[in-house]
Amino acid sequence: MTDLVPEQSGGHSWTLDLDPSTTRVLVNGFQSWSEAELQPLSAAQARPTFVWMQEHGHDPAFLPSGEAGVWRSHTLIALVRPGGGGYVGHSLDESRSYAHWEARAEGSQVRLSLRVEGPDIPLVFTETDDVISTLEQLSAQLGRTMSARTPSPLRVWCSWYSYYRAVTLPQMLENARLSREKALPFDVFQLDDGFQADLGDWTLPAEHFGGHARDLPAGLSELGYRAGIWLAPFLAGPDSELFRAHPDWMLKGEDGRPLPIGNNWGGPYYGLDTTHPEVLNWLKELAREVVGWGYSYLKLDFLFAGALPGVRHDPSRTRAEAYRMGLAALREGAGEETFLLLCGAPLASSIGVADAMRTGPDVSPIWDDDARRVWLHDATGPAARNALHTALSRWYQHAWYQPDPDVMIAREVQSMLSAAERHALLGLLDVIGGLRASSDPVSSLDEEGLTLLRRALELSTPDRPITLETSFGAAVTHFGRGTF
Ligand code: 9PG
Repeated sequence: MTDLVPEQSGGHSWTLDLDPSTTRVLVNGFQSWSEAELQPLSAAQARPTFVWMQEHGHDPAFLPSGEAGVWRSHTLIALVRPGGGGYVGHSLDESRSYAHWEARAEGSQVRLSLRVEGPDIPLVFTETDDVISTLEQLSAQLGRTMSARTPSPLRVWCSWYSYYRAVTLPQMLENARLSREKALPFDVFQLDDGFQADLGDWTLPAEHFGGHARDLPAGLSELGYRAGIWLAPFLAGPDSELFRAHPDWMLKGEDGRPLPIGNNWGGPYYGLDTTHPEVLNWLKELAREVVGWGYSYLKLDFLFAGALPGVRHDPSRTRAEAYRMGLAALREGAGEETFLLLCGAPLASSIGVADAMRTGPDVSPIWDDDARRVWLHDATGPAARNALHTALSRWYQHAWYQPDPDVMIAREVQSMLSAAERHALLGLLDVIGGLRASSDPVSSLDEEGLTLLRRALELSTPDRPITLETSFGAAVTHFGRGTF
């Protein structure tokens, strides 16, 4: 193995003895929703056509190239020969600097390059007969260096994939009551996006919600469930009280003005500057307040906002450091006992803070959004296929946190999944392991649906691919074991 310690902001490159026409490359995207996959090196890595798609799935400072034979990857990369040997490059610390890898087919050779964004970090680059084992060993090493948390996985009911932003307090309680009646083994009932007046105004209720989020935990606790809640703590909406009161707290552009960093919720949104001491204090107090309401499970979403390029209060901080400062403030306010599920989050730079991590894009009640995936080159959109494809390709990340492959959809109503697709979703979630979740309104499930859901709530250990000959090796093995 070659241990690498590049010079400040330095780079490395190697010409490798690999045949580009038979080599496959395993890449890892920037954050939860970005694609991770094992593909022929000669293919093209998808680069989404529209900027609004790039904004929600990729690092703007290191976008996929879109060119055939050029693959970009965050933190680690593996180049695989037929037979399973090859090369692995791996960062061993992502708390200060990001490691950006690029593999490029050049004639009959492969050129690998590494750029480190920030100060020195330990890195390894090695040739191996067994890429899977080496990748697992190095990922486990990174997990240890960054003190990965390894809590028990939880079974979660989440409001998003059925009620979306129209969720109400009575619906939450009704689902919890019905779950108890049917003896569904959930640990947590988690309220998702929709309860709040605006992005950033987390303590003000939305009118339609029919109450205040602080009133929910007591009712859930009476039914024997823990309470969970969604926050996008690094975001602010342009009409929010937060944005109006503190425009100076936002990540800024070169012109010194708050930088719009994405579009969702019917307009642009802004990101907090997590190097600003007042922001850090506000984040800490927010987490403390919400935990004080009785929530012991926080789903912290759109966290990539803390790691984007931009002008910050403390310009000496790297993106990775700024992100970690924001996370640390949230953890401090939430306390060590609170379970933190991170989502839309930079992956390796969350290790040590995250209890669980969404390791793929959203499931949705369709199998494949092929128009968006194939024609617009975006496989980060909500669809069961996209969620499974990416979460499976991150199997080794179980050494970093509990993986969250997102929800099972067992209902037949308000879903375009066929019975076969529901069963495939169930089987692949079982292979991925980690958290178990559902969003189905309990009243929408008939006996068959309830049986499927009960099976989906059985915890499992992440499977290890037996071979890299197929990227779905683990799944194929699993189907072969006769789970269905
Ligand atoms: C709430 C949801 C749910 C869901 C999260 C996240 O614009 N986008 O590209 C986009 C991507 C993902 C997304 C929402 C918007 O979903 O993953 O579970 O919590 O937010 O808004």
